[in-house]
Amino acid sequence: MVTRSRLSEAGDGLDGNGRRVLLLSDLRNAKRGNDPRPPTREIVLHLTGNMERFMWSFNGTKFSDAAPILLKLGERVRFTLINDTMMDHPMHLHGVWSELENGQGDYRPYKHTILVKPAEKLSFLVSADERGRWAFHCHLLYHMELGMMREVRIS
Ligand SMILES: [Cu+2]
Repeated sequence: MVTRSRLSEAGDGLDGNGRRVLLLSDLRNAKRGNDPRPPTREIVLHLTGNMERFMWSFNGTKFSDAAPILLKLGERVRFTLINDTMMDHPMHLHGVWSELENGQGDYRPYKHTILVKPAEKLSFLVSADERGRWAFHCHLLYHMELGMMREVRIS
């Protein structure tokens, strides 16, 4: 019911067990990001599903019923993901980097896939610098196949 940042948490079963675990908040780029521009808009996506019926989606709409997410070539945008489910979802955006906003300022880590924990809200920046029709999907492929996927179209 309540979402929060969990980038400083190791995740279920890994917190407080006496071992040091690499956290998403620990990651720091060796150099500044390539694109210093702030985002001009935010795209908010809820990660949604029904575990009993085993349906998975963004914003309650599965891939086959959803319109693509449209980005203009060269645009700088923020994606905000809010995990409304009780499962982890490793989210993979093809074609462009996902710069995780993890508190490291201009030294954001550039990632392909970002794990979103249950009840977590996080954001990442994208420079839409590669034209194309790109898949954005949960990397648990059985979630993707059941609908947790969107086309991101950069044109
Ligand atoms: Cu998933």
